[in-house]
Amino acid sequence: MKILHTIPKEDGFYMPGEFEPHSGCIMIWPERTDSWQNGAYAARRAFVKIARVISRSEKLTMLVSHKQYETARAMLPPTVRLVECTTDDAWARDVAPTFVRNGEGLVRGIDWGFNAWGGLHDGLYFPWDNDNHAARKICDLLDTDTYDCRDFILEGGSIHSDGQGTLLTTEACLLSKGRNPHMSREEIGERLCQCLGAEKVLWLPRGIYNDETNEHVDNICAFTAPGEVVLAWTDDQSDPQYPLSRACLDVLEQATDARGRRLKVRLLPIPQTPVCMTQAECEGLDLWDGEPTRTPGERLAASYVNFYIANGAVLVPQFGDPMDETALRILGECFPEREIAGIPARDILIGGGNIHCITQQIIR
Ligand code: KQY
Repeated sequence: MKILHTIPKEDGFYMPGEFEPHSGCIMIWPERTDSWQNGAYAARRAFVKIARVISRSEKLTMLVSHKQYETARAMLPPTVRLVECTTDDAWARDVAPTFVRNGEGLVRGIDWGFNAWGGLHDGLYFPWDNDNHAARKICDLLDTDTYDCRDFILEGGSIHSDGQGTLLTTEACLLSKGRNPHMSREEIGERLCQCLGAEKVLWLPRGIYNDETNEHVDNICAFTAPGEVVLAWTDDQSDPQYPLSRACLDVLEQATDARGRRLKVRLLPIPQTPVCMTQAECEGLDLWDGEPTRTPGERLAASYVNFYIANGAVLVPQFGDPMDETALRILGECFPEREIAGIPARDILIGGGNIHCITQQIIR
């Protein structure tokens, strides 16, 4: 594996859309007890369900600590490749490499800087050095040459690509003080285009209410095809999500993509009833630095947009809400060729993210 110091775009590399063919997927086995309630047992069962569905249509590699290897091996199907790797938590989207490819189908990884969603400014845990080293180790495992972009703080959940020159991100996250405060919006946009082989960044102002990642784009908006997106939405103007989604819709309705197309925007409802932490769930989480990581009644950043597009299926979070069915139906219209698999996701959401946040596609 070579570490590269050149610029992906200049080398002819770009980030494909997630809906394009994958050669595999990376996940990380959940373990830390301040993220995952009750010793992470329920989260592990949810991760296993996801791994089973994904591994039906793409090779799944699960990273796991030495302590959890035997448990994970016993719980996961034999088709899942299990690899011991030290990480700080289980957010593969954010700590694994972003894979880019060139016109000849050569694939390389990008190793971004990772500081746990904001470092000492407003990051979510400390230390994060094991997570920061994960991308390079994964590239080594896959024998994939790696671009060294560690000077730029970025998580995979904060970007989407349509594979045709257009990127999506949020201002709330990428312009946050805990990431690259020395860079302007223009400089950040240019760096994204240089690294991801793109021409244009669509900057959405906000993400999902109370999203502790500073509002990652992968929870509010996603490409379902070039020129087509889904946006998390509520019609309830008294809901704190309304002005955030409205501001994003205003941008999307005015936007053209890198190819000059107007976007087709489908609205994906958020759950009808806000998903909030219970007392019992809070008591199931270990304290962090002597402080609770969650409080009873806290609204979690529940969104159906946090789905994962596998080769043969789209895995969609489910919250036991009347809108679960609506989300499955709308996504079924977006992906008529794929199985639409609803996955009960509350136990993942308690950790602070959802199905997209715990998966990272390896592109073909
Ligand atoms: O990408 C994500 N949504 C990860 C959130 C991390 C939360 C840590 N508790």
